[in-house]
Amino acid sequence: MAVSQTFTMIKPDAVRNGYIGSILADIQAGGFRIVAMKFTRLSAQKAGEFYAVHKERPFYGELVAFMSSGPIVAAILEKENAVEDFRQLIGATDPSKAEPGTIRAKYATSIGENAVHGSDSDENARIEGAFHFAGVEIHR
Ligand code: 3AN
Repeated sequence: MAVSQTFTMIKPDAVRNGYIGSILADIQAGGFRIVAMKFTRLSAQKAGEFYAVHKERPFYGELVAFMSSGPIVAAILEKENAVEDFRQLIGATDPSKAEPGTIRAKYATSIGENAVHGSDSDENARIEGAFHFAGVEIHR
């Protein structure tokens, strides 16, 4: 299977709760190579742009406020079958439904504050990676 990329964010809840190191360790133990990474903070405007596909959803305002409420770690990860394997590693959107041992089962508190983001397709992985990183910040 071909090597591909996915995009992730360690969200403000997990940063606040002190889980950056544990989550990065789980990501690396899962066989993902970090090819770009930054510790940053999204403005409300940037968070709104990132989640524009959810604009019509009832939780959009809450999501934008939460994602701009504190720093995040953004990263591009590389692995064979990266998008699908990463979604397995993080578990279901609702942490109460996430498989035991997954990142969301271990570190998330609620469906809104669910510790990590993972791209849902190769195309979105490319779009989301390019949203956060310039070419010179990606080290393959
Ligand atoms: P995933 O992050 O698993 O791909 P999506 O794309 O359905 O899930 O939702 C994007 C983000 O929106 C989630 N990570 C979560 O933070 C938030 N979200 C999704 N559903 C809800 C909900 N019912 N209430 C509050 N926030 C939600």
